[in-house]
Amino acid sequence: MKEILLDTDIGGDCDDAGALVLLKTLCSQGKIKLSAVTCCTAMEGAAETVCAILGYYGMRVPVGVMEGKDYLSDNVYNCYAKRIKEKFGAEANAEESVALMRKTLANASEKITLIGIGSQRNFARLLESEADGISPLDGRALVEEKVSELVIMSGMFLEKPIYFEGNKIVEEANVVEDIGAAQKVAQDWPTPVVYSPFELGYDVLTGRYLPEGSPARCCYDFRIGLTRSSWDLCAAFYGAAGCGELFRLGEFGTVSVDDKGKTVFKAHAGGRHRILFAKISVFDIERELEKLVL
Ligand SMILES: [Ca+2]
Repeated sequence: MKEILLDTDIGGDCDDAGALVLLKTLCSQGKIKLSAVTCCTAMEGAAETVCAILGYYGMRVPVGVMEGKDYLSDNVYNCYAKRIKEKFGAEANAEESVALMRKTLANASEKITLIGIGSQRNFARLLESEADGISPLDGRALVEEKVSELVIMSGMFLEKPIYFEGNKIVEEANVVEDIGAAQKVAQDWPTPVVYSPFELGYDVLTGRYLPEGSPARCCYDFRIGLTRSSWDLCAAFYGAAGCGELFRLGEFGTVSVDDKGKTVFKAHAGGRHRILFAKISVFDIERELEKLVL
């Protein structure tokens, strides 16, 4: 069974909550094992939100939190995590995220797929981590030995910008939130990496069938209303279930990230990076994803 670790900035936008429910459904169908969920922000209530969503469905997994209080933690960015924590009162017995990543990898009997749906700060820190009591391997060696693939919602690869909610999208938010980390992952991550870009999920709208009153439903309600773009759900689906009939992978090459956060892909033999594309229409992707967001 495919083993997954999810790294999320849950609490900002609400598609993270949808992606978590999607993975929960694939777990309950016996298709994957969700080994851990790590948070890549210091947002109040992030870990509790993960626990509330999974707990609603009777699931419990180890949860990681980012140390410190600063990163993406202010009230502008925290759109619903604090409110979910207060409303549902879920308790999170959380560990530090990179330590939990190291522990999950060290304990895995087979290679794991890592799915990232926030900035890449935790992945960059994992690469830089040193041998410790958890594993005699440093981060890079641990990744080489235990990670099959890294799948990240990251980047914007169209030549012309997209206009979305009145903003011109040239650089993608998960990259901009830690450009150095995105550059480190693009340059140094030793396994295959799949980039699920902004342009793939923004016009796929999901979340309409989440159970009324459930924590995940409340994440959507507090953030925006009925449905939301599916950036994180596309990445989560591919990471857990592969392309299926929904997606296709582009050719191998290399992604580079400039100092403003703009991402460029260059195809070449021997590259480790690929970009995820739609194989069917937006409406068909929407319908297929919605079957898993219940
Ligand atoms: Ca996210």
